[in-house]
Amino acid sequence: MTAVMSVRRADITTMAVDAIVNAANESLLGGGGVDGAIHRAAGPGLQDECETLHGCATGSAKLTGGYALPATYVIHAVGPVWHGGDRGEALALASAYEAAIVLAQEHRCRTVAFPSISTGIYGYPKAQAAEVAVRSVARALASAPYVEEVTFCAYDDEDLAIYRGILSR
Ligand code: AR6
Repeated sequence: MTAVMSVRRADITTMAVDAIVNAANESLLGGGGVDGAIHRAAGPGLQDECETLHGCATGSAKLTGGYALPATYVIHAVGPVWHGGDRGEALALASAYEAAIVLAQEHRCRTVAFPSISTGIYGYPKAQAAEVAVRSVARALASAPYVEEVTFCAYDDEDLAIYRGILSR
């Protein structure tokens, strides 16, 4: 079965999917942006579990429970900081998305939601990041038969329009 990719404008902390993806940092000890929102909504159990994980390299991902969130799991993926595009940012971003799909498959997640990793505090240009996101998720889904539905969660109208444009091609 071919997985479906779509975009929805939402606060990812409200999404009742098997796994939401967090745009985390290498410490996995929380931060601002979507990371802060996820930790606030999940409650302190999430932070306690994250402290047992000993961080996560850029381009990788680690999975925890969802605690008070409607999602069963949180997949903490670490995207790159944008330095202008010639420091391997696209490869690192693709790797973070692919690592998240690998974990979703391993944990039998049928439904997964992604924020636009690296495009807030880390400064990755939104349109370029969305191209990488859709391409890398599509590639990873070819080896993740359990994952049926991937939702790209747009937090603003700009991201909604960007993802709609890419997904309608
Ligand atoms: N739901 C969905 N998307 C959101 C939400 C939300 N509740 N809140 C923000 N976004 P960012 P990064 C969007 O800055 O650039 C943290 O401190 C936001 O509009 O959260 O990967 C981490 O700990 C943007 O499009 O993550 C790291 O230190 C996207 O989520 C650092 O920020 C990502 O923005 C990671 O920076």
